[in-house]
Amino acid sequence: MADTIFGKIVRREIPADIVYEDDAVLAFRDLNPQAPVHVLFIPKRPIATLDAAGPNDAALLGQLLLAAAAYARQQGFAEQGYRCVINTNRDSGQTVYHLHVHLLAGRAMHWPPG
Ligand code: D5M
Repeated sequence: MADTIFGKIVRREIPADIVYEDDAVLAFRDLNPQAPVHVLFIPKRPIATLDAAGPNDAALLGQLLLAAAAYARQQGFAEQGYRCVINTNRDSGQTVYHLHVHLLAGRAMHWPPG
């Protein structure tokens, strides 16, 4: 897949406000936050979209979601609640084609999302 700005963040070629890292996952604050807490969880090994993921990515996707959940719990957002979003392809509004989980917290969310 094509390199993206998130690949540059993984390789530390551009700065980011990194809040969590493990062997396979990196998490950093969104530049354009949509909630008081807005963190992006990305796999270090790039996958362009959720649609492009396959069976070989199952463990990585699980690790990604569990990392977001653990961060939310550890930061104290879990009881109040939070939202995880994976925008996928054009109509969802996906702009960066390196799969990422948006973790949004710190305010009441609306449903349905816009
Ligand atoms: O979300 C892509 C998100 O990525 C969007 O909320 C802005 C954010 N973004 C873009 N560039 C950066 C950098 N350099 N640091 C932090 N956050 C960034 P999507 O689901 O693709 O619309």
